[in-house]
Amino acid sequence: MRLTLIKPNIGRLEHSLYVDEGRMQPLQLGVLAGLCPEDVEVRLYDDRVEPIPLDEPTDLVAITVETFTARRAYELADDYRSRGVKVILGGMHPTLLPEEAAVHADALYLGDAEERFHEVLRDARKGTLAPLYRALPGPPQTGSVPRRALFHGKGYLPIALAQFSRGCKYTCEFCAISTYFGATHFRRQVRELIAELEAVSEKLIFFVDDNIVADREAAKVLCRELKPLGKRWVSQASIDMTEDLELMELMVESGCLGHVVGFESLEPASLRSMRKIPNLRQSKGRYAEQLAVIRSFGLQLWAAFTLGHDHDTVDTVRRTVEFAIEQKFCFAAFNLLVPYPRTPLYERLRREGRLLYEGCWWLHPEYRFNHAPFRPAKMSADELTEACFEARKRFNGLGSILYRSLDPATTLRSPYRFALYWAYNPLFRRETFRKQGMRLGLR
Ligand code: B12
Ligand code: SF4
Repeated sequence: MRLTLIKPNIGRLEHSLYVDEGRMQPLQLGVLAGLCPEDVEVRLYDDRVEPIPLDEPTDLVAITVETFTARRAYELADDYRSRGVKVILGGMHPTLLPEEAAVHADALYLGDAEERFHEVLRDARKGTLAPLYRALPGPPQTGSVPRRALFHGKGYLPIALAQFSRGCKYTCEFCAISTYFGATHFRRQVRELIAELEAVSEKLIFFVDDNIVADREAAKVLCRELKPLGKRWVSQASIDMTEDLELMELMVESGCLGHVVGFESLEPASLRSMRKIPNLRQSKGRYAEQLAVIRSFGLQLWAAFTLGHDHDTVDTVRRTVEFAIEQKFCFAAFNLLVPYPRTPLYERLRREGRLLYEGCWWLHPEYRFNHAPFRPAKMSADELTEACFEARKRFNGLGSILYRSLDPATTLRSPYRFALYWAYNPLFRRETFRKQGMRLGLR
């Protein structure tokens, strides 16, 4: 049997697909391939970098879909189906909006692949694909290893993606994770993960866990087991990790360089209304205590902000970027608050009549990447879009990059960290400008 796995692009610049120079390995496709028996001939195509050979013979096409890639994923699915090829769609977006995705697929897979993907393969072989496979989220990759050989030659960043856990115990209003995982944090067998990493050639690992410190004791066990591998690693973590100094120490000893940390907002009122529990203990919106702890351990941060909450103004956005520069964050994402389907935020904005693009921005032909898809409370949608773009420009300006690099506590701590900073800051700067305002899909 021949299986074709596809990672769709987000959209286009002028008339051709955007080529993401900072692309990372599509771990979910590696996991799907790892679940296939040896006699399944698997091919992987990444729409972010190569043309999809629609006429290549195949028995089943499996496409992973996120909300931002839905429009392009449906185009590809329609193209294949018009040639008589069977298509199955899975991933975050079809799981949240199956009724929409079903129009473009022969079969839908809702939830994690680990539980029932073998049934899909069995049915596809027999020609009896069911219209719907519904699986529950659970611990990742029990007994299976991603097929990383499929990633070779596609120009991915030299960082291996891996996962220890999935989901998060918190329920922030805007986050699709709690909708998908039901506020549960699922962990993998540490021994299996370590065995997988021993076979990985990359020195730097990105654990794509939604919140690797959601269970601090489990994170400590992981750190102890990671230490002998001598790898360097980064992940995503909530800022309340700073309450546990033993955990901080173990992370650093095991090779952790830093984390993506969701600061979201400097406005305490916004943090309360979005239910960002791990951030609520900080006072006056300055995160001073937590940042002092992080700096004392020398961790480099990728600070993530969501802008456009009901208490935010244009001035909030300006203060946020000043704060990010002042703190010399290694990287920062000034994300617009985006109402992803089925999140509490989406439902609230819908009830309040504040969604733009007929409530379906991800398929709307006029919607553009990084534009506000809703009416903020204290500014216009255009003002929010503009303020976020200004923030990105300011943070990624050459003066800011140079200023932020001169930080003895973090970036100047070792030549490796300094090199990493200078390898990725110019790249992210270029991508920030290129992506702004791109249209979704190709057609
Ligand atoms: C790593 C990551 C990134 C990396 C990119 C990784 C890459 N390979 O390119 C970076 C940091 C660059 C990134 C960027 C962005 N990301 Co991101 N990212 C993630 C993260 C944390 C992990 C994804 C992952 O690899 N998981 C591990 C794999 C194994 O699991 P999985 O993808 O869930 O797949 C499993 C199941 O869903 C299912 N499955 C998936 N696809 C399919 C297909 C079939 C056919 C089947 C049968 C099953 C199946 O089986 C898999 C195994 O169980 C997720 C959070 C999450 N938990 O999903 C967010 C997430 C996917 N990202 C998100 C967003 C919004 C973005 C950005 C748009 C942010 C921005 N504003 O720029 C960008 C652009 C994304 C893009 N498409 O290019 C959102 C998407 C929300 C949504 N409703 O779609 C998520 C869910 C985060 C969140 N908190 O909401 N991201
Ligand atoms: S802490 Fe992070 S991953 Fe957890 S629900 Fe909030 S935003 Fe999502």
